[in-house]
Amino acid sequence: MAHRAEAVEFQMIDLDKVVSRAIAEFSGTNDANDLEHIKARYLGKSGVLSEARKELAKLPPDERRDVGARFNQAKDKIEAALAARRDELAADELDSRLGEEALDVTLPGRGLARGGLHPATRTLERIEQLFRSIGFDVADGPEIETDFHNFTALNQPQDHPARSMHDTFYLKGAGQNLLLRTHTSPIQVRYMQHHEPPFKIIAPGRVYRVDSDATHTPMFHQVEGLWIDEAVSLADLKGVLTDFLRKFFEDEKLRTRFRPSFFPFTEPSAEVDMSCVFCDGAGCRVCGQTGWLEVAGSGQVHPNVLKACGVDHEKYMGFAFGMGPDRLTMLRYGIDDLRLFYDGDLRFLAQFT
Ligand code: 2NL
Repeated sequence: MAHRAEAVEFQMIDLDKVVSRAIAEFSGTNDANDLEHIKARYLGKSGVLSEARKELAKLPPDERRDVGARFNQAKDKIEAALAARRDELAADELDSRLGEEALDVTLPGRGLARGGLHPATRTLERIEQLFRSIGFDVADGPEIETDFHNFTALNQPQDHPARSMHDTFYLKGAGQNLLLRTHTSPIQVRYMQHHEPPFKIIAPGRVYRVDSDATHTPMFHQVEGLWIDEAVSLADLKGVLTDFLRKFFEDEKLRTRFRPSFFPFTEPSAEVDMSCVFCDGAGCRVCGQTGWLEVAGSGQVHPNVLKACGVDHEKYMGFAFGMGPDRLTMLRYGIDDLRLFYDGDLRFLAQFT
């Protein structure tokens, strides 16, 4: 009797419904975390099944075994559905990650950017080519020079202002007055020491001076030229330089003028001006309304220089000139700040390749 009374109180939940609800909720989520929360609601310690199972105690033992078995079957079905759904979600997750991380092997490669020569190098090569075409050799020499080759041999005595520490980079502790050459003249000094005239050479290269603003950098380039023979005149000098400038700027009507000047290594000396390439001599902002641009210094080689370099100054004479190819590059391309050449910014430099 007692059994019957207890059996009446027992509220059997519909296990099939619970199972199908759990399966429906599992399929209803695409989120692995969510799935575990749903699982807890059905199979957890205080989940639907556990709570209902507590009611089993109210059943007589023989019924309890039966109903207990049905609980276990329900639990197994829910667990199987859960495992299947876990696998599905993991597979989906893998699929989408593979999709996102996919490597498109048909994309073009990054490639190597094409390099190019620096505008200063291009100008030097152009100058060398033009002078070679009229019979000049291209000479070279060290950038670290002796006091003798850079100053003394060029008729610049010990107390010359250009020797000042303010203008020249001296090498510390070098002992024998080593410095960074301030012009490429020492190349020509060395050439004269080792060659018998006649010769025609240019000496391009880097030079160094203590100087830095919009139109001066501590390192810049110079091209000097030297023509030594038994009879070389200032008319030859004018012809060579005018011809060079016309070819360099691709303007056959370009004019030059020579103004008296002074350099310790030449006598007489002259500044070389050319008609302004921007206004053709009419006057503009670049030439300061004069119609002329100063592009080189020049003169007849001083006998003291020939002597110091071991050239027979009774037999030979010649002319020399010096110019700044960086300034020629600026004029040729219309650039107004020299520092752009040395900042290394490819957006600027790539325009010249
Ligand atoms: C200038 C001035 C000049 C020279 C450079 C020279 C070299 C030797 C002998 C004699 Cl070995 N002269 N060089 C001569 C006159 C002017 O350059 O304003 N350069 C930018």
